[in-house]
Amino acid sequence: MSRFVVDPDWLPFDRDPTRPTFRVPAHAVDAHCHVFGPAHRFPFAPERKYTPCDAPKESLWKLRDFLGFERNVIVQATCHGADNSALVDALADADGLARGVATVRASITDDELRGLDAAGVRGVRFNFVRRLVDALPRDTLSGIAKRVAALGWHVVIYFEAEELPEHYEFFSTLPVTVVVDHMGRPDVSRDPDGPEFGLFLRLLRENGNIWSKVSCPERLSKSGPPHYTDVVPFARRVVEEFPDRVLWGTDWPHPNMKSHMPDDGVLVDFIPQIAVSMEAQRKLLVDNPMRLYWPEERK
Ligand code: 0GY
Repeated sequence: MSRFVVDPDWLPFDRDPTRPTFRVPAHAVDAHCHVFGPAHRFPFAPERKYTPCDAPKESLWKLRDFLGFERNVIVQATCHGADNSALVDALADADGLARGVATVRASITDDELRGLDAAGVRGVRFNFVRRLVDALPRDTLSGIAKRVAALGWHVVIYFEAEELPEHYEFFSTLPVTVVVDHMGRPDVSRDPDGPEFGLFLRLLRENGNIWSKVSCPERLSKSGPPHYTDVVPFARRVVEEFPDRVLWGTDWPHPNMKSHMPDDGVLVDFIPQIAVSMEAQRKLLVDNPMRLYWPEERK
């Protein structure tokens, strides 16, 4: 039994998703998902901003197989703070079919970083979303970025669109590949040709090392499921302009969703709306994630 009490408004993940109509290409990678706990083995961090239900690795593997994916990239969730044990445990169980993105503090030793690398971690996440974390100072983040660059890792950044102006210069200076979560969380009620999303597109145009996940229609959409129509022009624009720098992920188990809990099969069916050709789909789901996470065995 866990001593943690799940947040009263927590929406649990859907244990019975629809089988998607869209068939993902062979060797597809779900490049953004999480594991939570189980809390009795991997306690949540004292500094966490939410307490989720358990979402263990076994459930993730089951979903991966059901949706037709081959591999996962597991992103350390903020509810586990900088204790990457649940992530490392999942990677150890994945038979080489999962890679990780960790959260680290400046105090992490080089030996610990090498240990994470051996476990399959290939990146660190810098989170600027205030409801999720107390962000670290920029010089600390720069120091971490330099250290992980030596391992060939990349940096994942999570921020909301209104925060981009204040971070734009900083993001442009990061000395590694940078992957933006969920297209920088645009307000999709605005014009995709307007200044807010324009600044995000400019960030990618001016910095050839910056990639984007075109994930999370369920989080961004105001029109809602099943088609998440209002997100399509944003995600499709990014896929079409930067076909070699986009990734896609389910975001299972969908932390902090309040409007609804998405059906992961429906999310997979969103993919052909934003990556229209088979070539774009293959780049998004196979070539790009393989290049970033499994460069040693590119398909
Ligand atoms: C996401 C989004 C969220 C949460 C986290 O690590 C996390 O806690 O990433 C969110 O609440 O927006 O990408 O899963």
